[in-house]
Amino acid sequence: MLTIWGRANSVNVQKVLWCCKELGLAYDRIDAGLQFGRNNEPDYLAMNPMGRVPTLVDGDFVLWESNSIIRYLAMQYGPDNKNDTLYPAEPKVRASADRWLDWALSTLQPAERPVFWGYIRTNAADRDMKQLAAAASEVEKLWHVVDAHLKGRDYLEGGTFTLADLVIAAYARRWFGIAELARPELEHWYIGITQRAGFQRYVSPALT
Ligand SMILES: N[C@@H](CCC(=O)N[C@@H](CS)C(=O)NCC(=O)O)C(=O)O
Repeated sequence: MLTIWGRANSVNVQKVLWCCKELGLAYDRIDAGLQFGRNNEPDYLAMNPMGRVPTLVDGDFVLWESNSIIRYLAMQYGPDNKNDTLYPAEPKVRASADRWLDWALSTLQPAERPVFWGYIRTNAADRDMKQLAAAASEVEKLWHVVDAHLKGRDYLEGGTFTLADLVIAAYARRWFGIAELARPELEHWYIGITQRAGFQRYVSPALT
């Protein structure tokens, strides 16, 4: 049995939960982070010295970093252990999917995090609207790049639903919880993804 540590309203935890659903994996989840605490206690830090969520425990194997966790799950538990759909084995398709995972953590999340926190986790009276509008306009530019890439495609890479779609859609849900769906290609792709059971169960719930 897998154990996933982390609160269910964390986008990085949501990716892992959704990935488990795509792969049909059972798991126990233990709340940790923010109001649940635990992530800075010694036993947690022994598993994950970053004190962040999620952390995956699979028997005696412990792994942190959400994108590394979903890659591991797809490789370890995907069909035939090769998973040629969720995490395609073909090197060019895999690398193309991987770049979105890397881009999400290196570029998209740092840009969207202040916007998410500003609108969702800050009281209206305490918001710096000028700063938030400037930050949101930077995030919008990033979504325009995704929109342009999606022209003529149903999925980000390889013609099937992959980890790239899973990760980018998890952030898209946060963005569209705040902003308008104003780009046709992005909207077409996103609406398709929202039909997936894992998205509906783990990512779609109200932003908190
Ligand atoms: N790059 C890491 C980021 C992990 C991270 O920053 N997680 C946030 C939640 S999204 C966290 O642990 N925040 C502190 C907390 O919840 O107490 C990953 O993708 O797993």
